[in-house]
Amino acid sequence: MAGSRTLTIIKPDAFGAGKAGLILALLEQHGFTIKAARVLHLTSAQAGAFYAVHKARPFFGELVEFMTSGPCMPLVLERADAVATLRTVIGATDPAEAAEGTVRKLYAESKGRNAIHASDSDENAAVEAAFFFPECDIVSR
Ligand code: FUP
Repeated sequence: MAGSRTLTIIKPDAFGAGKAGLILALLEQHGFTIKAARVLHLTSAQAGAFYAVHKARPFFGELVEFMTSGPCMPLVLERADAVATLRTVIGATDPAEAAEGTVRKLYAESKGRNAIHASDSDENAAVEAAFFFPECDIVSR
């Protein structure tokens, strides 16, 4: 059994600081395999659509501004129990509350500029993977 999939994004702060390789190495050490990857500079429309669930929140404008501040790196990852495992590996939303050794503890500056995104459910993982990748661009064998 190959496992399940999740969607992650190395955000513009971490990507711009040259931490993509270190973060990918950490994710691979935790047993994730990379099934799809790209680098892109999101438009405001794309960032707003990706985070549409947060549209009414006070931080939405800053979130879109941050996510469009430079290139980011979306990836589809696979391993057993991918969604829950990746949430543990990235750590709490606020790096001040993130556990030692997590991506956000290691590489995030603040709750707003927090280095990495990870899907929070299998359902959202499928929707978010489809946001960035056509199914034919996700390795399946
Ligand atoms: P997470 O699932 O850990 O990425 O966190 P959320 O889905 O709650 O939030 C999505 C993004 O909104 C966070 F990554 C950063 C931003 N955010 C803020 O800037 N301030 C907040 O108080 C909460 C979230």
